[in-house]
Amino acid sequence: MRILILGGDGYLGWPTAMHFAARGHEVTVMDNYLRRRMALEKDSEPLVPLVPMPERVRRFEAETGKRIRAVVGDCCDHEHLLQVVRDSAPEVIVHYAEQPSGPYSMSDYRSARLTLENNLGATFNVIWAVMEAAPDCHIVKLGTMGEYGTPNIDIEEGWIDVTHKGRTQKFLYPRQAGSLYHTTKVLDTDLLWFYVRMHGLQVTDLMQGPVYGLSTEETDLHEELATSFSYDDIFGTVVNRFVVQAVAGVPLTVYGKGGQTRGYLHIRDTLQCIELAANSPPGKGQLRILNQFTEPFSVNQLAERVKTVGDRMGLKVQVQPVENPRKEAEDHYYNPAHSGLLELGLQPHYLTDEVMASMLEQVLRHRDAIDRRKILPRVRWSS
Ligand code: USQ
Repeated sequence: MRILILGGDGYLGWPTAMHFAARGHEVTVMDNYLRRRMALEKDSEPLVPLVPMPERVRRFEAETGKRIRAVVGDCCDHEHLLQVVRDSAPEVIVHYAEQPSGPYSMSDYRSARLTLENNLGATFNVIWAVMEAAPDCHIVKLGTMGEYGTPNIDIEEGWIDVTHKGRTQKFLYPRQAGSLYHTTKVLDTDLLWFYVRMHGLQVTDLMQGPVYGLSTEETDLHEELATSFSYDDIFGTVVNRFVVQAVAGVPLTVYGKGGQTRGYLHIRDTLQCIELAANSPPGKGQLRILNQFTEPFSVNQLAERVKTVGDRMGLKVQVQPVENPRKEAEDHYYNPAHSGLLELGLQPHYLTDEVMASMLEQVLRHRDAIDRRKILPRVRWSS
């Protein structure tokens, strides 16, 4: 397949690009380094310093003999994106090109505005570039489980039948996001659904839960192929943060009561899910929504697991609940469906003690690089 990966320099974008290229697909990545710039601006650099994109691509070719074409560019620049789509003639576009952090989107006016403009602007331009230059292309878009929030009823995969006064219709499942970032993903879904209805696009919108892990088949080939592994309060997801905290000897920062439950997945399963979605397009005029996670955990359960495995490794892990900087339910019902990707063939990698131990071991190798000042929450949802 010819695949264009937007946001191909990020935590998930770069491993996705290598994954497809290693399997013989023709891969182009486009990225404007926004994520690297935001990390600098917020003092949130990843654990392992990243080499520039051209060097990553060269190293990948040296290790595998496979090429990745890299373009530096902003998806909010319509002309440039259109040109890249014309040049690469993609059969699949994987769209990761968004500001991905809830805390960043809640930190101040500028960051909120950037999140809104970047995320909506990029999605809008992707839709238009496809309509103008690649109308048969399948858009695989990264949404988030956070679009649904934590409702007191079961969460379905994207859609729900509503019966009202004796009549029934299928609608997008109600959405109630918990940060501005998550809200931009809700708006993305609405935009995509509008253009699917009006112009017959084919779209898979993947409602992904928080991802953990720093190792994929290709990142393990060479240290210069490492992905950006964040552990700070703004860009780090909770499992990755807890692993780093355990290694640094910082008590695990459970926010509030710790009953917050989400559906998690290993980074290797993100790659599998994207590949499964790409291999089975939904057909023109379809918006397919799949819930992308493998197992639910509460924050307390995660802390307990990190502690159990960390203690076994002699780390003496402590857990210290801190005041919750976010506005979210800390004790709630959570029962989301997630059969779609399993039906497509997903073989989950679960968060076993072995997986946890191997993450701890990998982070231990970079123990000296951990900056403890980046760990405690700096952003509050309300002042
Ligand atoms: N949490 C803690 N302690 C911490 C960090 C987080 O208790 O030190 C809690 C949060 O309050 C939240 C849960 O852990 O209840 C998950 O937080 P997170 O930071 O791992 O995830 P979130 O902010 O929701 O965002 C992440 C990614 C985002 C993706 C989303 C999937 O940054 O790009 O869309 O996970 S989901 O959470 O399902 O919406």
